[in-house]
Amino acid sequence: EAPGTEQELTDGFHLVIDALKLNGIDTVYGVPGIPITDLGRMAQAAGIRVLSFRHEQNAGYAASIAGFLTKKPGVCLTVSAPGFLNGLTALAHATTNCFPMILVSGSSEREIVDLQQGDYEEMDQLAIAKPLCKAAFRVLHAQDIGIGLARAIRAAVSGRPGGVYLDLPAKLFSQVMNADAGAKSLVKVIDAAPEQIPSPSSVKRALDVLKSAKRPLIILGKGAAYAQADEAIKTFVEKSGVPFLPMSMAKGLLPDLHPQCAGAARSTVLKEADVVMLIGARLNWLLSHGKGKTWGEAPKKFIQVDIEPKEMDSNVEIVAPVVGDIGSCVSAFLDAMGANWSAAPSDWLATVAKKRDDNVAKMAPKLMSNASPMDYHGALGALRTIIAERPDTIFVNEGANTLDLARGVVDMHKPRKRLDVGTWGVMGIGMGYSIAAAVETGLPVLAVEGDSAFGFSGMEVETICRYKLPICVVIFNNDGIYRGTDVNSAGDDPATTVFVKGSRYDKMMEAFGGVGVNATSPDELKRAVNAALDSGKPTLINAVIDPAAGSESGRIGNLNPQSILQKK
Ligand code: OXT
Ligand code: ADP
Ligand code: MG
Repeated sequence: EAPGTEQELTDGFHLVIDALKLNGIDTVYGVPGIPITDLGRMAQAAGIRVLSFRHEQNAGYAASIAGFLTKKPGVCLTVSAPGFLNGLTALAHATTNCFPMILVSGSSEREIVDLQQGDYEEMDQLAIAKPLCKAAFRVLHAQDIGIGLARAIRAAVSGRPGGVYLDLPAKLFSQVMNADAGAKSLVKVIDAAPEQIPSPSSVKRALDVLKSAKRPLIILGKGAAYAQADEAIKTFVEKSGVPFLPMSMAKGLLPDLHPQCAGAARSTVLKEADVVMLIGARLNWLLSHGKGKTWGEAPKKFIQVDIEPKEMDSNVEIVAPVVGDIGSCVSAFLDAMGANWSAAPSDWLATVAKKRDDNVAKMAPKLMSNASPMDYHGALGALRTIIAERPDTIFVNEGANTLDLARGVVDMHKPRKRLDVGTWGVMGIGMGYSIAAAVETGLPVLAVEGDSAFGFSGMEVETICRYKLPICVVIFNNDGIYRGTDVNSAGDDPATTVFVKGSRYDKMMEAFGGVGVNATSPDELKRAVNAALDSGKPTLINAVIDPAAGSESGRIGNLNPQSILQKK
């Protein structure tokens, strides 16, 4: 071929696609439009799975949880300004939750944007993304695409994982360059998240503190689930003999029914422990910042295992910080414990077990209720049995009562099977998480959603039907946010927390060819979920819940500010 003929040229579109493929990124979540429509088409033609959503926020949440499940950055692709902003919530969410994700967004012409001359979808996206992510990059020249993507991947997965923004202006895609030079400009990222070995002295210090404890506790967070060091963590916990408390998304890392699990004795272990080892969990609001009433009177010593050194002492003093990746840290603990490690004191274990068994026994009769309309416990009792029988099912969960009660009732049996609202308690993750969970793992998904929670991403049921994903959505329909019983005494408008009474969300699913079921009793619910999981057909079950059954804000009502002027 003569130099300069078409065969020897490549362009920005192809370089982006080749760079993704070279780095093993085989799935992209997004919404098409100017300037990235053709990028999506070409990526699909090149064998990348491109999942097209109805709203970028849901595509972004999908990418974020893909990152959590795979330890590879989940990629979300959006158009400029409004599409970018829709995706940005998810990028910030990924950063907050320590999930690796890359938001790739097309953007408008730099020259026009910077002079604020009113371009199509004009916005200085790079500047806006920066404070909400770990790193933000823009690529202006086709020959820099390889480096740009390599930097984005490294930033997303190394150290504490998080969200990265990659800005690709429209003009970049049509830039051409020599194909050989283009291929050479691509970078295959080697060892994107290198092992981070803890210092031997930090390991020894931590074990010395743990050994000195009379009432030790291990708290496992979603960082421990992310690390995929499941066997090492299990061996360490069992060898230590220490009771463990899983944070919400760490449930199942060791089974909830494990004899050392203190999930059902939460208050007791937080109050009474004298040494607490945090593994991939932060002392943020979900752990009452490590102080105050929740943690009781007795003095406590904290050991913290985390990849992020700046996390140490964020809320209280950490007497034994261990900085490294969790796999390496836990292996180092196991090596240093040797053969003669004596397990935690048995009287403490017995105290924890007693409290746990009491709480489990107290809850048991509530789970048997077959009342109609259902209350939360009756409905969840049915779902708990299903998950016990099908432990590989991925359980997605959002809402207030629907979230808090499901967390306690539905035992998890395997790692990374529970996905929920995370650090922000955000509503809207439901359908995006479900789609990515099904796509990335090939496993069936059961999404248990408050009726309000579902509304934030409900249009994606069309996406679920379009891609024929094995997702069963159960909506706990109590006619509103927290409860469906509020009234507005001041006028004709409905109260701010209630929805149309008796809504039939199952009809939405039927509109797109999925299976819709209206379930009014736990028995009906159980039958419908089992049928959905057996068939793998997209299914939506409208589970009718007593509108009076819930409580304000679920388990976190105490966080609502109180007016001293208004009587409740
Ligand atoms: O030890 P004690 O005795 O204390 O007992 C504990 C355990 O030991 C015990 N337990 C058990 N007992 C028996 N058996 C078993 N197996 C067992 N397991 C545990 O049970 C108790 C409780 O245990 P738990 O849950 O572990 O402990 P606790 O004390 O609750 O833990 C504290 C927390 C803080 C760690 C925990 O509560 C937690 O993780 N909470 C997360 C809460 C959260 O994130 N909530 C979501 C946000 S709420 C609100 O913001 C909502 N909004 C506003 C909004 C949001 N969020 N986002 C956006 C984008 N816009 C707006 C909205 C709109 S929620 C919401 C919608 C709500 O309406 P829906 O219709 O969707 O939902 P419904 O409420 O159902 O109507
Ligand atoms: P949870 O909400 O479950 O308590 P958090 O999101 O608060 O969990 O905490 C997760 C922690 O795990 C973060 O501080 C993060 O730096 C850390 N982390 C994430 N991945 C790893 C890893 N591979 N090794 C060590 N720490 C990690
Ligand atoms: Mg509700």
